[in-house]
Amino acid sequence: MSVKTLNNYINGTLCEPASKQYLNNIEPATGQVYSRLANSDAKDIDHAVDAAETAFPAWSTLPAEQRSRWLQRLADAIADNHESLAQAESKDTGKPIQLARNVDIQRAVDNLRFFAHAATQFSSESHATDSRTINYTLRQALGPVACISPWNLPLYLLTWKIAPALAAGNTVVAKPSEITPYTAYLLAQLCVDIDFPPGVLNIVHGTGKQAGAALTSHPKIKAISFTGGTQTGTAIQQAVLGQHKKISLELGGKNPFIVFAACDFEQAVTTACRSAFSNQGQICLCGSRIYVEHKIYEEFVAAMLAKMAQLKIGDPQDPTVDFGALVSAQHLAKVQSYLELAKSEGGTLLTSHKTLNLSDRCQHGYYLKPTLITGLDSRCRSNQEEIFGPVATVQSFSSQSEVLKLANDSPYGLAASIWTQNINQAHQLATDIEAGIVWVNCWLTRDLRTPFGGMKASGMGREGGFEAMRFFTEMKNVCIQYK
Ligand code: TXE
Repeated sequence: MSVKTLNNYINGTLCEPASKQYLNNIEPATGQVYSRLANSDAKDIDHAVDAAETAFPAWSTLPAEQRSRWLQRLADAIADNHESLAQAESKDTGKPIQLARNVDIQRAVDNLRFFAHAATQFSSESHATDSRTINYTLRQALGPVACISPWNLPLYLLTWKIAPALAAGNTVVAKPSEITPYTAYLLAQLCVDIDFPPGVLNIVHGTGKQAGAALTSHPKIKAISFTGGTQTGTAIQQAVLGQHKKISLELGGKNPFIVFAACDFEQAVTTACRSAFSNQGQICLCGSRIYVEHKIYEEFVAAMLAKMAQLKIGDPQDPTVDFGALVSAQHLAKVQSYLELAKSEGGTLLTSHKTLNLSDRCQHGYYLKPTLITGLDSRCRSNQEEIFGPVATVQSFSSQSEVLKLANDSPYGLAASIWTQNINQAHQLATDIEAGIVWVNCWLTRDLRTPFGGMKASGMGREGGFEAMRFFTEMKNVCIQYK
């Protein structure tokens, strides 16, 4: 099997890294190296930022209608290559091909189309102060901006950042995760194919410590949009302290999934299972702390285990598989270490799969059975730290006030899902819960216009809709007095 080379995309051209050094890229389903990616450094970042700076005046002054058309063209190119991109995403991440098709690649198309429309809909405010004074507020593009994305939803989250940045008139240097660079490379190829304006979008591969750090601290970078781990987000904040850049951080979560006895039981169980184990539990929005009202606790755990038994684990290429491999050997080891920790903290591990029964091709892949943990105290590390794998804890509660306290007893505040037929209870909890996103009787139902992001250790700022357009622009108020 030939090993593919994933080069950078700078100033409209695919190019080698300055150092000519590459990193291995592994297929999680098999544990085999299948491609190598540019191991870029500060020289490549300089090159990309220069290209973005040069392209900025023309791109930022292009009529919004034309910027919109470019984003639509890119969306069309992704849509035309939907299947090959889905195959690539599944291979690179270990996620089931069905998920890559229906969620990842579809959402990449939707992101670009959504912000193509936003480019032509974005507006700003004016204030008529008195009869002879008017204020109006300009929202102007910033310049070259950095978009740094993680490995769990690679093309989906990359496009979620670059689309509003470009729509608002900025030029972009993107740094995809070094663990899953493949679809970003294919996107660069599509940019070349459609003659996307050179320098407007640049994609530089490499490690966070080398390429990522050089990008965020680059003096010409005006804003940083980052999704990834909380520790990395904090490190970026500290690294650019005093540089006066705009920063948006979408970080980890440890999201409560709260189930009252008065709920649609079947729907709640099905969704709890989906919420805990979709993408092998590697979504920042996954419900990883499940709280069930004591009256239905035993029944709920049994029903969840029965649902988990229906999950087909195996080769992500198999279209009937629901649950694939974890993203890397290191990440698998991290998640496994949390299972050991949970045991040492007094937890009981429950799973519906006795063996994994993997095909020969997958013998060396990074698989782990979906697992529920019961019997843990809410203060223990397993309940406080983000595990980011197919592992959820389950606890019982007796009252609304108790579950609110438990739900908020976390350093994180990204998302919450509440299951109840009592509308007052739903509104009361939605108001009091510390989370940027609250779903009632649903999970992961998304409207791209709504603000997306978390509070506390889950981040800073919001993505989505016009919030993203506002983040990627600088406000300037103009006050005019006339006679
Ligand atoms: O992410 P990192 P990792 C959580 C999850 C996971 C943990 C660590 O708990 O176990 O984070 O994952 C780039 N300057 N999430 O280590 O390192 C990096 O190259 C600039 C939650 O894989 O945060 C990549 O492109 N950039 C999450 C991106 O940051 C740096 C999704 C994210 O990598 C950098 C993924 C630096 N100093 C993990 N260091 C979510 N919120 O969805 C790294 N990067």
